[in-house]
Amino acid sequence: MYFIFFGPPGSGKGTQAKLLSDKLKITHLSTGDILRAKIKDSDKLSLKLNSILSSGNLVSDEIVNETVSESILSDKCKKGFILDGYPRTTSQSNFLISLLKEHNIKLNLIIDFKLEISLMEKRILERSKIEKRSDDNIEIIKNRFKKYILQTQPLANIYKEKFSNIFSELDASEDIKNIHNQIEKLVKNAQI
Ligand code: B4P
Repeated sequence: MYFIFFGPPGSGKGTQAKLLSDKLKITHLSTGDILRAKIKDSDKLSLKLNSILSSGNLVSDEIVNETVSESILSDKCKKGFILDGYPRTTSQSNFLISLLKEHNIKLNLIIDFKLEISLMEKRILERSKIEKRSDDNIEIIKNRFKKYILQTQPLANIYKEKFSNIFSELDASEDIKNIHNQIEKLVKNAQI
């Protein structure tokens, strides 16, 4: 079972990927989580990553591609994965498509979470009260959203054409349970 979740920051793709990965016992690969975990290493790379994430900019394709390919090819992804927050750029997408081809991995389902900016800001500001992430403040949220519109949304549109038979869009403004139910239906109908 190989899934990709696209969506702007705060659209809930991480929340849903976690719920689904627990249910299906497949790996939830969130590049955001992986990069935040790397920051805790307190080495040279972690300082660099910290400053990029705190500004809402994207980490270099080279670092992200290497991290993701390591995970995809590891034992933990043998049963499948949900890619959450990857690919985010054309270069990441090209890298991923050739990696999957090389290892004969066939995607089963791609979901694009749709959410307007006002709801996205509201959710992230709520989260900031609990998680205290350095990128969860209003100025940085606007930058993250801009990056998404410029770099990632066009990519999702390409996937929509290229993988039209396995691509679905979701209204991410619904509540968590409702969205989870919709995703379960999509998984049931996917050719796995
Ligand atoms: P991410 O970690 O991917 O961004 P996110 O804000 O966590 O988005 P997500 O959509 O997962 O939101 P969540 O479910 O938590 O990226 C962070 C940074 O990492 C990027 O800015 C970048 O610097 C770097 N990065 C990551 N991937 C990269 C890549 N491939 N290349 C380069 N750089 C990369 O939901 C948000 C909140 O809403 C939560 O509090 C949740 O409880 C709530 N919520 C969720 N669903 C809800 C619902 N239906 N109703 C109400 N609330 C809901």
